[in-house]
Amino acid sequence: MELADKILEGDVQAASRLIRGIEDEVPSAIEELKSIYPYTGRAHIVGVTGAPGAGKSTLIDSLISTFRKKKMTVGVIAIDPTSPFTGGAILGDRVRMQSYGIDKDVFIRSLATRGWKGGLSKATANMIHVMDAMGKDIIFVETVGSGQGEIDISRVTDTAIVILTPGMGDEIQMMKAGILEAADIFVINKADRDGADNVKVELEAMLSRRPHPAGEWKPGIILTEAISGKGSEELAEEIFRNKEFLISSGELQKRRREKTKLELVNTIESYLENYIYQNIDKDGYLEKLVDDLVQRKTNPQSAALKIINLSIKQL
Ligand SMILES: Nc1nc2c(ncn2[C@@H]2O[C@H](COP(=O)(O)OP(=O)(O)O)[C@@H](O)[C@H]2O)c(=O)[nH]1
Ligand SMILES: [Mg+2]
Repeated sequence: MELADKILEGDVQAASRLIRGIEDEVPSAIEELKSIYPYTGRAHIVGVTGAPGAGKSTLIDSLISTFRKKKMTVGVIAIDPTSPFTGGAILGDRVRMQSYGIDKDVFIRSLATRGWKGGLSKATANMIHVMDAMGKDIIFVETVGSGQGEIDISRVTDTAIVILTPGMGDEIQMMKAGILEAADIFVINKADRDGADNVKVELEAMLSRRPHPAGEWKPGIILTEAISGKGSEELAEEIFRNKEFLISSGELQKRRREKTKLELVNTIESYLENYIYQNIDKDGYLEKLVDDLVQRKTNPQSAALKIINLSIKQL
């Protein structure tokens, strides 16, 4: 368990090694992952969602500076929406955030989307666990808006930030209600451009149409200029305010319980899926069932239950 011990001390190389091992599903890495789990659950996880080009990476970059000034340690997970086929990371993100490469209290990693929802949220959750065990106080997860096939950010984060930009007035109306409802904090970035106030007015109007029961969180709207860092301090304060609210209202515990449940179900699914491909498929049994299905000798429901029963006996 040497690797795990190093990770608990915040060792960047050990953490990188474990992350690679988890991605490649190396058995020893899975053991290390198990052994760090008791030391997780301490970091505050902040999701940053928005359209490509909204300024998510730039904003996180300026938040890193803000939180480092407060002597807090920071983790960043950038989920790459643009290169699903190469398995590579956005070069821009690497370059832009690289200035923190020498600061051992900032740990940044990219995660390529592999096009499979469950796989992505599992990989994200595991990467969060590693950074959490390293002792990072706050972990940012950057993703594009929850369109089809992308993970629902509120399922892996404590505080969800949605970034809008000037000129989005009409789009707000058309945005999926789910995105707006999941937001704990709205950011209107590129406030140096015309139209930021219009977006704010639109957003306020939309929020005021929503019922606000007493004692519930009312999402704040923060204007930022990520390139200059303007608004970053105010946003950091809003994140703290949300965190305090989540704790005092009991909402944090509730959300984390939900996340834990989801992670358990995801893990069950991935164990089953792995087992099916590695064992049942190898034996030719899967193909045999497919033959039966093609010939309509059985149906997907009965065939699936057959495989599940078989897997459970072996797992
Ligand atoms: N004018 C202006 N440009 C910005 C601001 N924030 C980010 N940008 C620019 O917007 C572009 C996209 O930013 P990026 O952070 O990569 O967006 P992401 O795709 O959401 O991560 C870059 O060229 C940034 O320099 C801002 O506050 N004002
Ligand atoms: Mg980005």
